[in-house]
Amino acid sequence: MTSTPSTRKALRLLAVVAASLVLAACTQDPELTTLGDDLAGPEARQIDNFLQWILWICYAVFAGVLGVTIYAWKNFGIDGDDYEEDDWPEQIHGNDKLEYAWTALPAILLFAIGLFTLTVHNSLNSEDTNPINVVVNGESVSWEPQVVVVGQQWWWEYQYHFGDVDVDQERVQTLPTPDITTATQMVIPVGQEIELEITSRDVIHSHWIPSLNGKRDAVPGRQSAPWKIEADRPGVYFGQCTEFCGLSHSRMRMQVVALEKPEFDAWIEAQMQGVPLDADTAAYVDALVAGDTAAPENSQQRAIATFRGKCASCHLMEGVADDLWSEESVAQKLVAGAAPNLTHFSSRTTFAGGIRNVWDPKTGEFNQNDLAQWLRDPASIKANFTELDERGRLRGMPNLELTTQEVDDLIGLLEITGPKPSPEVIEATGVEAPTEENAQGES
Ligand code: HEC
Ligand SMILES: [Cu+2]
Repeated sequence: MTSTPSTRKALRLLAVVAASLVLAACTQDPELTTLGDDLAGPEARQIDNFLQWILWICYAVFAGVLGVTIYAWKNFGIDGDDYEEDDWPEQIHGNDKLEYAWTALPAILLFAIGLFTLTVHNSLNSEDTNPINVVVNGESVSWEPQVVVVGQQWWWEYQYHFGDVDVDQERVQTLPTPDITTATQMVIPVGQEIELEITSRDVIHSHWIPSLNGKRDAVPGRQSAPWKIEADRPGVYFGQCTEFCGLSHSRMRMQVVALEKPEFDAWIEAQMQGVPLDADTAAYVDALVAGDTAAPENSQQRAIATFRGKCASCHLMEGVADDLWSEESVAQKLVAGAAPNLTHFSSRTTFAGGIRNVWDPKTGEFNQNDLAQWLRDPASIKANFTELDERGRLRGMPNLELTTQEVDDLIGLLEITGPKPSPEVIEATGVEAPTEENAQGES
């Protein structure tokens, strides 16, 4: 083969394509990857193995096609523009053997891939989690480890039901009140298969924690077929909604926090309590619940009064405003009919759909700045609709025109909701501080 300008051009193009493919794989520390050594659970590894296997078939097909092309080019190619009719190789038409071969070979390959796909899919869908013992309110109960995952515009809710509840029911709305409700962060024990029941309260979302398992759609009015995750080492595993679900779809992220069993047990115990208030403040709350008009004596009490007046119709905070919250009150205000449960807000490490830190990963301090910005102007952190739907309901957190004092008081209250997560979890979850450009507009 002589090196003509057109071959050199083709080779140069090939080099550019190859280099960009290699460089594209060089992202440091990719948080969302289905490939490679960082996978942390058997389900994810199963998908990875399967994918590698298909990739090798693709490489073989690619090499074969390229080989035949190069062979034809070298043996039958004609260089240059001015050639005679006689230069053409002999023209043939029809070849039974060849046609049978190129019909049968892809059919066999596709059939094999299809068969393996079904097998892997079937095993990912199997319903065979083992019950574990957890301590709930001082009593050891056997828990079929299931978490109900509810997507909504634009955050994920995770519900834990320890009683004898059939969570495979059709609609999340008919489930009893969960024992534990969290937002954006699912906490699980390591080395344990957890079954996820994935659904939605508004539009279709898709739940994806790539280092633990593949995607599963969250469809309103429907509970997903069983979907499992298991983490075989402690750590934080990131995820993202992967079904376009409206304005702030890209800000609908989540994490799985996998803890050793004793730490998981401690987490459950803490989550089962209300907000830890001192005796005076608890008495103040009791007075408000009873309908007395007690005057707040300090910042925390003022925060409680504000919370009860401005937040409690959407957010549940146990021990502070349970009496004012109801599913009906939220349904009147929000399209999805749910807002994050704030009872243990500061026991989590990210908020607003996982795009801001609750605790500063560098200093370990409560992230007052971002929270203040959120309370003053939520849309500046996460775009949301300013228009109400036809029934006057919102999507997302409204701007409540809070005063500086109200914001300061509320931050103080939110900080004590805890318990504060471990420094390792805070560091591992730390999301990058947004810059001017990505704080707004982009979605
Ligand atoms: C109309 C209902 C509504 C009211 C009233 C409301 N919120 Fe929210 N709030 C929401 C919704 C919805 C979200 C979730 C927004 C998102 O992540 O997209 C939210 C999110 C939050 C979060 C972040 C929670 C998390 O884990 O991501 C905090 C903190 C919060 N609200 C505090 C407050 C406080 C304090 C008040 C009262 C001053 C208040 N909210 C009033 C609907 C409401
Ligand atoms: Cu979504």
